[in-house]
Amino acid sequence: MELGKHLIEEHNQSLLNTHKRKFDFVAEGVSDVEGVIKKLIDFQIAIPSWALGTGGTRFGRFSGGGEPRSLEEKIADVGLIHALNKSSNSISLHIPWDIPENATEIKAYASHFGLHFDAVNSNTFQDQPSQAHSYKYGSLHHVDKAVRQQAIEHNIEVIKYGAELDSKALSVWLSDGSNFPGQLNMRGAFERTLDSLQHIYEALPNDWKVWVEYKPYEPNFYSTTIGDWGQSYLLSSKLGEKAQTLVDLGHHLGSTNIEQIVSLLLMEGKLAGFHFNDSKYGDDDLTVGSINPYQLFLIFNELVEGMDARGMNHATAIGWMIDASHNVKDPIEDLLQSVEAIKIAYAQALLVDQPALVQAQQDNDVVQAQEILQQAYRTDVRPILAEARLRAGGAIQPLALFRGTAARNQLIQERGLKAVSTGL
Ligand code: RM4
Ligand code: MN
Ligand code: MN
Repeated sequence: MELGKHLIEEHNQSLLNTHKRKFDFVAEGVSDVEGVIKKLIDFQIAIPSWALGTGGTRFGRFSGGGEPRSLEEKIADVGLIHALNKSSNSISLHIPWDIPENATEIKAYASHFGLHFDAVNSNTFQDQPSQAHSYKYGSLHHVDKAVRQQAIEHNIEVIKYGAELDSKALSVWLSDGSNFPGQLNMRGAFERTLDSLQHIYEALPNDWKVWVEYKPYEPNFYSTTIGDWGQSYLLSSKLGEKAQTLVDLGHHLGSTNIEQIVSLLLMEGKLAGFHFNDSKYGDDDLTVGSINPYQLFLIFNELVEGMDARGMNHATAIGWMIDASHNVKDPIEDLLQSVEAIKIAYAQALLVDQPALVQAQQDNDVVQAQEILQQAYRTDVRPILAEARLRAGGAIQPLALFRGTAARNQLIQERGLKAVSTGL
């Protein structure tokens, strides 16, 4: 389904006066509003191919209707999101959930929507019908060399698919771990993982990166072989320059100071990028900004300060991606909310008065430091985001327009009520 340009124009026209009033009000208090708008237009967030369907839990899956049935339909959904918000110009594929049969055609189809391909993700946490060895006891860390070899070859195959699509990174998340004390020699598991990753690393094209994701628990509940940022950092350091650590916001134990982790990885040039989501307890994969938007802002504050200190391009130096699962919301609506939440946090971080904050820190003026951060956080930047979208050709209110056009009903007509996407 494609959204006619005239629909966006009509929508924007009907909201223009109110929008201008709100924008002028907030713009007056921002010192370089044009600079902020420019950065917001450039800032794009990749959409994972597995997030376009209604996910499920281990207890059940309740389809929302009109889910994409093929890679092409997933691309069309991301195209719709991007037409509305002009902020999601790429898609990240999970292999083998989404195997591009004909890369040239798929690339052309994606570029018709103004999309390209972000990092490719391997999957050695599930068994596929065709594979010889099971991943029940792990993949890259497995005690059996034949299983490790199979997992290495899968990752190399994923790189091959990605290269055909002009992706530039392989994202690796392993479920490898142990469920019970004594099941595994932890040092041995780490060393075997490193050795396997070295083989994968050697297969990377010159301009590629490998992103090593960590997660503390689930599906294993006693140990996870790449369980935290220290373990990922150790691996990526030993592997070399092309290896970096990927931070999935949901992959931390409760009350972990994620902003501090991010700040130090950035300092070391080892921050690959993000899987954005939100959580109350663990890897909940909830809509970004739905539980703890202040933490997201604090993360972006470290990012903006750290990237500026290293002269990095905000839009391109780091991989920005959503990794969420939608059980009760319409996936497209959920993704629109997530992208908006990420850009709100980014815009607020851009508003932080950095010289004043440096001075407050120098003076040990703790009260003033908090005032400076919260002045930015409590600014309603939504009209600035809307202005950036308007200038880029998107909708002033993407979610309202998505609902207003009854797009989901059209998708249900096209694809059926019982359509089910591949993914989790
Ligand atoms: C994992 C992890 C990976 C994602 C899978 C589906 O928990 O977040 O990044 O690919 O889920
Ligand atoms: Mn993830
Ligand atoms: Mn996860």
